[in-house]
Amino acid sequence: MSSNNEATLGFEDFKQEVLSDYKLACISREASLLGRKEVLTGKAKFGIFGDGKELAQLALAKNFKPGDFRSGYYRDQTWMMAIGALSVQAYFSGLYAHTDVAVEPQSAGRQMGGHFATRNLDEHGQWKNLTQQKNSSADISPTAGQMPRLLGLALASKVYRNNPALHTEEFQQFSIQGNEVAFGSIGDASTSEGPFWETLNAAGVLQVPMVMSVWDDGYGISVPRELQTTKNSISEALAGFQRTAENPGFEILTTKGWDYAHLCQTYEKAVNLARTEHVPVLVHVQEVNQPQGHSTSGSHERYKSTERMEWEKTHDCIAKFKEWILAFDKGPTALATIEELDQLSEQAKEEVKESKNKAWALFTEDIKQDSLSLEGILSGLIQEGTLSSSFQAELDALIKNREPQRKDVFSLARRALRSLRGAESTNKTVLSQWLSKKKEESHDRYSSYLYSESNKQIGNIPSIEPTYDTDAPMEDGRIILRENYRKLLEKYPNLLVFGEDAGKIGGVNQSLEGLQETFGDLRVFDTGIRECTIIGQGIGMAMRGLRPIAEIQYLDYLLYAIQILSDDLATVQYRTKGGQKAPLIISTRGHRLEGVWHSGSPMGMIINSLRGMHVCVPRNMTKAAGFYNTLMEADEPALVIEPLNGYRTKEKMPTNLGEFKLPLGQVEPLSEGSDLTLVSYGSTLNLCIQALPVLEELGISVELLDVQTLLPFDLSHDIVKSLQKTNRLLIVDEDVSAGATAYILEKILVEQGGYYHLDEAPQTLSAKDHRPAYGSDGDYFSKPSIDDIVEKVYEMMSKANPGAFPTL
Ligand SMILES: Cc1ncc(C[n+]2csc(CCOP(=O)(O)OP(=O)(O)O)c2C)c(N)n1
Repeated sequence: MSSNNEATLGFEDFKQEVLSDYKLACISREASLLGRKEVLTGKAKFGIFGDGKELAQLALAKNFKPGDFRSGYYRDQTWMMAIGALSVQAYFSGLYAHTDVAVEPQSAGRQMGGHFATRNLDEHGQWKNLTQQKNSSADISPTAGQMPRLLGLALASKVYRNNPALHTEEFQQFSIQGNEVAFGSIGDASTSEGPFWETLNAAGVLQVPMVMSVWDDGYGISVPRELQTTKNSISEALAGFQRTAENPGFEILTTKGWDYAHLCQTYEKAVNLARTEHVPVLVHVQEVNQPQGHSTSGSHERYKSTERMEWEKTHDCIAKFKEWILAFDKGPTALATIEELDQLSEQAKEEVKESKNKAWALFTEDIKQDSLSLEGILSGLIQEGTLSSSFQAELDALIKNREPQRKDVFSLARRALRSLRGAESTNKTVLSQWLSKKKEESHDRYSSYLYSESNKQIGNIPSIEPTYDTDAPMEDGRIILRENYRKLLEKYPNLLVFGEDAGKIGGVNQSLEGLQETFGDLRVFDTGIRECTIIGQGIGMAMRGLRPIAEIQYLDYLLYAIQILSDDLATVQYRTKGGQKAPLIISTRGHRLEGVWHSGSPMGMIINSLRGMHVCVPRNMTKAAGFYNTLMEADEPALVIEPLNGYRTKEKMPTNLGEFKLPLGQVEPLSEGSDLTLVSYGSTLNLCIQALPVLEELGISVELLDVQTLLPFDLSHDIVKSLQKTNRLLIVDEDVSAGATAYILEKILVEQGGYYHLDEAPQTLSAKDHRPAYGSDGDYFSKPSIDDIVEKVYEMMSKANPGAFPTL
């Protein structure tokens, strides 16, 4: 132990540090104990606490510097408190779900207690100086879900250290030459999850400054470690990862959760190594316990033996810490007497109680204000006789309620307004206006920041059309993409492109051909086959001011990453109420190639799981390039699905590569027509284009619309304008039935009111419900073909006018 070694610090400072650690351990423990009570007495809904993990986190926090990042989980309250990123009051405000970001800065009440985050953006959504604060990326609940992002947070330091182009003023707010460490934490049982292994392997390969702690308390809820981990020990299971003189890998350290001195020594060693040499380190903290059990959902007596329960008591880390302090030295260098320690623990209890009470008062005050303003309005209505006096009792109960919920206030107001149907009164108008205003506030409280609300949101990026020379050459789609990437890599020094086969060979479709040679393997690089952590790598780097474009080789393999996209990336802005962002762009390609696992188009699944991201489905590579160019100017995460059959298709080469920017959420009409509106996107859109002349020959006039992006969808409601002319609608895609077509139908018929303009039932044409079969015939019989499109349109016309279009 040297950071708090009396020789290094001087005895008095050393003593103060130890005693302040002791007090903070007591504060954190008391917060856990009171937190549980708050849940059990009904003041908060659910509780999961960090009791038993205090000492290890205090030791870790000593080495956590400004600029560093945490990616952890719900047990880390002591760590957050120790780095000054969480007050006890804010901790309780989180538990109560206080929706004011000034009071509950972690998630403004959106995440359950114990889910931590720092505010890394200012109120305008712009980056703060992250090197001057201690950072925590926002937690998520799925076990091991914090791991993929951790990889990117750590890799960012390596990128910043090794790329001199980033040692400029512009990037100083993100990194001081890569000196920052990314700290991860996980419970022993969650190491069973795939993302843990994928992340550790990648970190070992990449040699990034990561300090990964496993808090090993022997259980995952009730399931013991021997049913979770090979050899019943994560450090033993990972022994092959240990670096040697010849072979880089991990430094693996073990320590015990109750041994203060050894914990301090271990973390000092671990973090120095990671910071100076960029070596990943695993710290296996053994013999940790859980004094209150897993969470408020149940008691641990159900699955822990009496011996285990007894052991947990004798090995409680705070009790052990106390023993250590008392035994330190009995002479003039004694640290504290038992009375002094008890006094600290009493002070801790008092302080926590006070903070908890303040948090509760603020939480209830906020809702009380709403109750009182409603009381004013409803009393007026009751007095004038417009509102039944039976509402008085409910109103009284609301005002008296010492544990009010906002929904009770709303529900009463809405029931009152419903009961006033048909009545005329100024007070009724006041009530109605009050409710509208409160609904707006509720939108801000519970539904804002699904997407960026900064000046860099996609809607604010001015669009620029591609320009062409009169004799513009025709080039393969992949060349257009490649040359556009070249311009982007020149323009944005913080842009990185990576993925499987993306580096040396420039992508399986050659759209990055030669770019690694030009820009180096720090900017354009290969990764292992690990889709989930390719995304995590991107999320973490994007959270640290880099602009990653993560390549997923084929759309079919996005499924390996869909969990982390959905749970982590798509929720970053929302779950922090605009406190963090990760403007990661994901580039993939799909819809149509060969067979069961190279032709998927699971667009319904994607758009339904990725609200909070944008999803672009360009029909060609000029369109794709235009979307990348827009997204690079914006600060939002997005997925761009290039059409697989477009790499070798000729397109006109624009002159303003890297500059033209296409708007998202705008439909492009490709033909004018009066009989039927045909809506499609991506690869099937190109089939629709080919079907047009055939339909024309059959005497059918079709208006073909390319939706171009599914999220957002037709923001100016252009499709309904087309329906006003044609009164007929057919949607074509190659997802399964009721996949993306169901979403598109809802948008057009319900949101845009398109049903009103239809003369007959809207139709969809999608792929078969099975995965597509192999070969050209497999494709023809599994997916919509040009023949299918022509015949479907004809069938609709024939139904409407059998005379002109006799049955085929
Ligand atoms: C993907 C996923 N599966 C299951 C759960 C439910 N769950 C929450 S915590 C937990 C146990 C975690 O145990 P461990 O990793 O040892 O951490 P501890 O809670 O003991 O600190 C489980 C199964 C979850 N949150 N996410």
